[in-house]
Amino acid sequence: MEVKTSLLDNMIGVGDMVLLEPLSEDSFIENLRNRFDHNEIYTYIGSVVISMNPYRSLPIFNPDKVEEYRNRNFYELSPHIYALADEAYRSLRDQDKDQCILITGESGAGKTEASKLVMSYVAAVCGKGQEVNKVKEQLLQSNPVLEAFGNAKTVRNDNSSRFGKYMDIEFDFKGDPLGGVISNYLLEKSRVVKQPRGERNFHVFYQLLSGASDDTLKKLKLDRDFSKYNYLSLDSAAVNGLDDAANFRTVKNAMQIVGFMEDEVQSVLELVAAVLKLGNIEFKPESRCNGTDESRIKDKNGEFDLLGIEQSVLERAFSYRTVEAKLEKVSTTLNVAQAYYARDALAKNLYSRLFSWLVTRINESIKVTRHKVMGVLDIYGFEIFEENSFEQFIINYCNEKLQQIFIELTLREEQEEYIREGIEWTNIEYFNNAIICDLIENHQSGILAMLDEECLRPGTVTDETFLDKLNTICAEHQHFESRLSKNSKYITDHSLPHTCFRIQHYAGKVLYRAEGFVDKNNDLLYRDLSQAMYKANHSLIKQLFPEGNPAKVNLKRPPTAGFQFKASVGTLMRNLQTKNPNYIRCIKPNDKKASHIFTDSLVCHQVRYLGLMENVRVRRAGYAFRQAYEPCLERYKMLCKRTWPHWSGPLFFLEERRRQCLQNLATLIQKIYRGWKCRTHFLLLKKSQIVVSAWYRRYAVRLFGEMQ
Ligand code: AOV
Ligand code: MG
Repeated sequence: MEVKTSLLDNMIGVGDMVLLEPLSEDSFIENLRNRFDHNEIYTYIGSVVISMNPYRSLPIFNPDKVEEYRNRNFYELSPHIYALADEAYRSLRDQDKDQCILITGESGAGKTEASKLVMSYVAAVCGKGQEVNKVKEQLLQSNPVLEAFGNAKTVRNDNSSRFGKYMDIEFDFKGDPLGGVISNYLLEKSRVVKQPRGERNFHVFYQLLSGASDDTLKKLKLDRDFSKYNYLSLDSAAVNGLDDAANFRTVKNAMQIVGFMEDEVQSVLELVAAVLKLGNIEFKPESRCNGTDESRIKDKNGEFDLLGIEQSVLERAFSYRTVEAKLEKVSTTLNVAQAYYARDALAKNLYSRLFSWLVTRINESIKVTRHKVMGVLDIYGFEIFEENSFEQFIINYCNEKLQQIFIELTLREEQEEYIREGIEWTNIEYFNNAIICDLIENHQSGILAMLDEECLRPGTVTDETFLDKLNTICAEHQHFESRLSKNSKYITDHSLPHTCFRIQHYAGKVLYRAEGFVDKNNDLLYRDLSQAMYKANHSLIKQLFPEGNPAKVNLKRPPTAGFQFKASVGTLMRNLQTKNPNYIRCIKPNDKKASHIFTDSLVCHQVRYLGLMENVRVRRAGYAFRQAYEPCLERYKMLCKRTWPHWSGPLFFLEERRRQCLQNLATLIQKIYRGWKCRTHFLLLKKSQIVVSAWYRRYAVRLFGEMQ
């Protein structure tokens, strides 16, 4: 029997790596390149979608394409992110299986764009009607708002996400969207006060200054000129292809659609302005009679009008620090350096709390009680900069965890399942990054635990004492480990610069500078500052600093940044594991943010660390599509009389018939498959399920519809 599928017709290269012959790393890369050169940016590995960043707009994302992919089987058309979105949406709607879309890849690989494509596809194909459309608009418009406040230009990506985002879209039983919930993960707030060379602060600052009307700027007492603001780096203020002014209008419009009141938008802009102005406050020393220097604000020309805080209150907060113990309060003066530190800490806190408030506020608009859920995860991608600090450490840790999920579900569990089912199986080796996750998060000897221990230890704690501790413990660990497996990921050698440590991550070696780790992990804001903020005559600021309320002085230490991050990532991972995963693996074709350039070595590196070759091998050798007997019978019993029993008679009779029908169904499927000259065993009947190899499944799709 000859079976034609459009997948095999008119295809550039091979659309599914599972079908690639012969399979080798070279042929894999060559296939990607060939397809990329012909604008085919998507390629499958079974149900996993590989997405190459084209760095230019392609005519493959439009309503016609949406219609083309709508309600079609996954393998029917050429590979597309829409096919994955459609498959996920249909299983959610028709089979009531909660879904999650896991998008991974390094910085600039195209994750955020992919997440938006998935969301817009789902929005286009699900329900219609006024209410539903409003919900869809709100969900989609949350993107520009969060990107304005949470994305920035980095050397790797002009629109780099500086926070992690997980969004649950919630649907009713018909598959119409009801709303959603967004969770955000640790914003890189250090960017507010300082940006590496060639990078910018968060988009919103530039958008506000470029896009707001003269009147608005006047009200906010702002100057249009970026160079007037210390917190805005000068060398890279304008970004090619980025229209800050137009984006400002988009963001304001989006805020309105999401449901922000006019006065809320105004408050938000006031806070953004306040951060800019904070950066312009300067200090000078004033000698005191006891010979010490105390900081004073240099130029008091009303920088603080907008915050609604009395000048004297703020000035005091920048000059003194009060340490409260159980019974007494001790006040010490701040010198100029400490005052600058306090100023920056305040700016970072103000901004990151504003960001979290925005997420909470958006959630208020879109939140509903859950029914069916599709989660879309878009985090900051793995990154290596010249200088890597606590933020990169956290970002890269998050990427390790996501890689771990992929490994667990597609490589480890899949292979274990074959063995459980009694299928003959030759093990496929892969690198398991669990060891790196452990190095970072082990609750006793992990780097985060050691950092916390150091932060909480009484006595003088510095980044050096932390590094010493790390070196001692990790070196011991390493020694112990090297006897066992020679597989340590904490690398110490003589080339290591002073105050640095190095980790061999799954995606590459990263050199971290320990400077700032203790401080960023502590993430403390002097109480005097929170209390000054709480006194502001501005309801949003007051709301953002609840701990400044003198009636609620809490002497307990807040959890560290690292601790909170680890806990929230842990919750996220557990949440993802309860859903049916769909993977998009994004690949960056070159380091120049350029279209039409495909750098083999760069792509090869990503293919390796993403574990894609192992992924294809498992898929090829395996039985990617399986179904337990019962639902399979339910789904296909109408095929013929022998598989469609009349359920009557005593119970044992019924059971017997069911078994008989199943057997008939299995034989039938086998017969049909055999007609197509099998290369290997493609269909097996095992303990609890019917399994079909990926290779043959696509032929079956035409006859059986989806196997899942
Ligand atoms: P990322 O999310 O993976 O990086 P983005 O999704 O922001 O990367 O993509 C980076 C840039 O690549 C975008 O701003 C677009 O210019 C371009 N791009 C990506 N995907 C497409 C596409 N499908 N079509 C056209 N252009 C695209 V980071 O957030 O840095 O990890 O932290
Ligand atoms: Mg992104």
